Amino acid sequence: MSTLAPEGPAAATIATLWWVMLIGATVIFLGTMGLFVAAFRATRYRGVSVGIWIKGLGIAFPSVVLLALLSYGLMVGEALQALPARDGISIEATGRQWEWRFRHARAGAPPLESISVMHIPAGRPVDVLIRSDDVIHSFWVPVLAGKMDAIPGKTNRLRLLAPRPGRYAGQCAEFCGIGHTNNRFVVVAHDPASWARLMAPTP
Ligand SMILES: [Cu+2]
Repeated sequence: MSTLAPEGPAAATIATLWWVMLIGATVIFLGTMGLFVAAFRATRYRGVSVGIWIKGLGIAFPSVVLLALLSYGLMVGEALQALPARDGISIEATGRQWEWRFRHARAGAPPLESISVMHIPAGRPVDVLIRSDDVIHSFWVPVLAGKMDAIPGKTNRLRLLAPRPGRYAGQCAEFCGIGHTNNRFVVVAHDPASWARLMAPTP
């Protein structure tokens, strides 16, 4: 379930954001520690005016860093919605205390319903329509995409893609009561033949 071992494009974008922030924060931390040490050897810095520290490092530096982070965050948010392009597959995911129910629409057959197991085709983008029957939950499959809240009376959409067939662990990511810890599910990504069998009308 590690977000640092991403499988899908959405999770990979989020993992890159995480690394950029970790490396950026480390550089700033080391710079701050450097100044901390320099403060004890202040005799060497007598010529620097106080205004440079306040305006430069107190106002300009954080403004530039925060603006850069905000712009990057907005770009990542857009990228998560845009990638990959829509393919027409929507699956309903409804959270409740304490299980996730999934509804997969099928052409010419009643929808396939399941509890705690969501089926998707591998290599194709899927829109998950996320709802809640009671309190706020959050749909999260760490290696495939970011979190999306399930809010009563509202439908939220999360686009994800599993590049290859396999099983991906999911977990409710919003505290929803005593059973929250065990409010887990599995996403099964099928190869084309297996997906076609699953979507075929039952004889
Ligand atoms: Cu929960």
